[in-house]
Amino acid sequence: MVADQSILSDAGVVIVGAGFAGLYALHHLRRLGFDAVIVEAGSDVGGTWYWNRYPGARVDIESLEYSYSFDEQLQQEWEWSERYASRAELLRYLNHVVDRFDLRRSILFDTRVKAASFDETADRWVLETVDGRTLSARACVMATGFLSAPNQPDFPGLDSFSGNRYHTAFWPEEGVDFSGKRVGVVGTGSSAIQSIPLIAEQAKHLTVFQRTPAFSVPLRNCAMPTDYQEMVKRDYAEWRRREREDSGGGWIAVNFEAAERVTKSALEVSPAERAALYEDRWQSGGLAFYNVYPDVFTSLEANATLADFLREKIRQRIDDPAVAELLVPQGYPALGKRLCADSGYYETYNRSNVTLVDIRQTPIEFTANGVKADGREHVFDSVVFATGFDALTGALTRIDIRGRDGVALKDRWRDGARTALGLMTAGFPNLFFLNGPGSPCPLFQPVLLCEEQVDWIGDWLLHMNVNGLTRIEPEQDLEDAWVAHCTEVLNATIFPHAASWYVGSNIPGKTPIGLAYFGGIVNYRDRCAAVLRSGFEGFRLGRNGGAARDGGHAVAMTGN
Ligand code: NA7
Repeated sequence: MVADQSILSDAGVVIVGAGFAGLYALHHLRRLGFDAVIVEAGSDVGGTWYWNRYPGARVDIESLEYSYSFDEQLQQEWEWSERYASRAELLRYLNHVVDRFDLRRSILFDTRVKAASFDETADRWVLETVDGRTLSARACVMATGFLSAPNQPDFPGLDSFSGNRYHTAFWPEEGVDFSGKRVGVVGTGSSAIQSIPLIAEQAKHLTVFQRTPAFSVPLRNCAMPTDYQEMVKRDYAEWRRREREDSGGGWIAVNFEAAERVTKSALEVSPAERAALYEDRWQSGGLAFYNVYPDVFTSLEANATLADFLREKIRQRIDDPAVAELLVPQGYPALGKRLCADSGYYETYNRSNVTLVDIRQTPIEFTANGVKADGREHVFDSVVFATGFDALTGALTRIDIRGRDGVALKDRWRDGARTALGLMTAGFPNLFFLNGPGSPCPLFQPVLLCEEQVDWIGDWLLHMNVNGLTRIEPEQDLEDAWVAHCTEVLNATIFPHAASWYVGSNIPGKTPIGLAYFGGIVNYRDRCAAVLRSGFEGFRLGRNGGAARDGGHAVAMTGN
């Protein structure tokens, strides 16, 4: 159903994107009394889950965790059918949320934003859509996703390839039948690892082109155990509190059953104790490995104990030792790239119709019939690009966003993403980011993070309204300090030792500067919460073009 076109007029707040973040923003800002609308490129809600229709697409964070926490009744009434929700179930859940909170009437679907510019005389954002319509709003909230701008590398000869091409993040709605086909897959990250076992079951022959082997662990998905769901629901608030209270640099509870936080060093315990913990996480499955000894995130030596454990587990799953050695990741720390969680990925290479081609040394080239690699031509009917995303910044810089003095966001961020607290950027008043660059989203549960961020933004906007303010913008100093802090924290971790989307190295020319905050959710929350308490220290507030530096009157905090 398409919303009433009349919402394309003037709004209090325009939200771009109807994924998890945008939908909560709409609900929350509306309940604060704002006239808010969503503009969405897709024909339905879901964001990343709407577009990523590849076979096997499924969240690898537990369903009970990867869901909204803002409404206890919603948490209680929704019954997850699997421990890790499939894309289809996530879309059912989001549609339920949309109907339950009457959100659909304020969402304009099939409307892609092409440009957004700040009108300095009116203190409003003016958005332009691809089909030539405009919308103006006091504030603009970019809920455009951090893994939503597909990365399609410009392989030599690509245009000459006459077969079918697919990207995992932009999959045909009607699905693809690979029966009897010769299929190539480029990439071995999470999307490839989820889709490869299913494509291999269908295809006549599947060839996987691997540049960097991933660390992957069994997901151990299953029908949701009733007693597990009941246990969490009996005290959901306490489970959520634990999720939010993580003080380490690592991921949060990830797998409620592995939620007890480990505080020791990997190097202070005996090898037997270490092996027992790693084995426990292995049996638990999925991303439980984000809750191990915290120094695996900060010490290469501590990390090596985990990497060795995982390498051995990978070897055990592959019949041919030569293929196993190609699949075992070397030369970068475990968790340095986002951990993958699979359902039969490594075992797929034990099938007779699957070939792995190592392209570490020689990049691939396309021909009319297929791919040249490994000294020969591989002929394909179809090639699947599972080549990831221009993460964190891509969805923002692909829109022509212009702030004060017509400055383009993509120019301003050419040498790195510059934000204050991952929420705003200097020179772009009233523009907010959810799960964006400079935020802790790569290492925190993104649904909970967007809830917190929306609550802060709501409080700030409320403060502006109460005080008759029309403009909010971070000072340059605050932004500089945040970018420097992100860099300092990043350099104290193992993450710069791996080439990944966390640090932008999957996109030629991209820099890690300001991309993400690896300092942990608690530190992040403290700093964001301090903005209101301090009377907006580090922000410039104004009304209708004029300055109004005093922070106005305090308003009550809202939200969780
Ligand atoms: P990822 O994890 O970024 O994986 C992309 C894969 O594509 C990875 O194996 C890359 O190899 C490969 N790739 C990218 N560009 C090239 C080129 N030019 N040549 C060969 N191979 C290439 O993206 P996903 O979609 O799988 O997952 C993204 C996130 O979604 C994931 O982390 C979860 O959070 C959910 P590389 O490692 O760069 O050598």
